Amino acid sequence: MLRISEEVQKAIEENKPVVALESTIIAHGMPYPKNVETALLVEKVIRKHGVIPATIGIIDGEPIVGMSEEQIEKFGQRKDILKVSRRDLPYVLSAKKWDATTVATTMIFAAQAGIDVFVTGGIGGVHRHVEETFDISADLEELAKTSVTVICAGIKAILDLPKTLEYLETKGVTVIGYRSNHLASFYNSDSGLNVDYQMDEPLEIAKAMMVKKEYNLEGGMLISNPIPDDSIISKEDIDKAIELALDEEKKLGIHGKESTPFLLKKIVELTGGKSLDANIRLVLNNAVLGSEIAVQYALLKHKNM
Ligand code: PSU
Ligand code: MN
Repeated sequence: MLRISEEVQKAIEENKPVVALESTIIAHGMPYPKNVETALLVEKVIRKHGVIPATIGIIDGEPIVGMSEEQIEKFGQRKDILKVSRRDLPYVLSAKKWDATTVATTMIFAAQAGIDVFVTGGIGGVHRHVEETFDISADLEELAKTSVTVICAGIKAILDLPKTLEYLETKGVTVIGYRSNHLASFYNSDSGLNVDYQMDEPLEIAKAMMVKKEYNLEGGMLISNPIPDDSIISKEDIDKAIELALDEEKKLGIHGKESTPFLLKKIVELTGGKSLDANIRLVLNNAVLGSEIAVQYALLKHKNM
């Protein structure tokens, strides 16, 4: 059912560390050519840590686990690539479309392939004004049921952070702050909100993953990895951009699956590209941590065999 690349398949069979990567960030999260450059650089960083990257996307209705450089390039350039979450799968798989996988759908195929760790920038969450829109990302539901550890730079401030944390709690998703007891907020390292637990070493996180597996506790874990200090955008600057972007979204009547890509694009414009640089930096930072966790988890698996 999945087209897993030879390299990724071999690594999974040999219990070598593999890290999954999403394709919505390529097709809808960043402009060309920065999107492709970043995707390839992230893979390179992961490889440098002795880990195999597996970028996931759908081509002609076939889920690909471990996209080639050429395929990543096409995802970065083509304008007809759909953003696909769980509810879209029956349609796009049967209609044989080209689709970018979100956090939710990347988790689904990573889990099916046997990949335990997934690195991204930011996840979807509970949107601001949810009481009017009812907009809650399917990413949160997926975290509730699919057993993949997701490394992100916290929850982006375009969302309602306190409500997103509450929702994750209701759904039984463990949220861990890496070397911080506060939730990161993407462009900032500290949202002011507490996380459930702080862990300071990749091995600690790998141990938590192992215990979760041994006790058959289904669902994902979320690791909030703060953006490095030198790339933080001041709260003042980013809040201004977010307010303007949200205003414009409302005026244009944009909602549903278009919302997140629209806001990301608008914020890049409003910050003169600063938010894009920060986004690239934090994804690379997450790739390092995700690789370290994957290495430790693979070692624990070997010990248990
Ligand atoms: N946040 C980002 N960059 C992204 C996304 C979120 O900082 O590219 C993408 C991810 O693929 C995520 C999706 O899964 O947006 C969430 O969309 P929605 O809110 O429509 O579920
Ligand atoms: Mn939504």
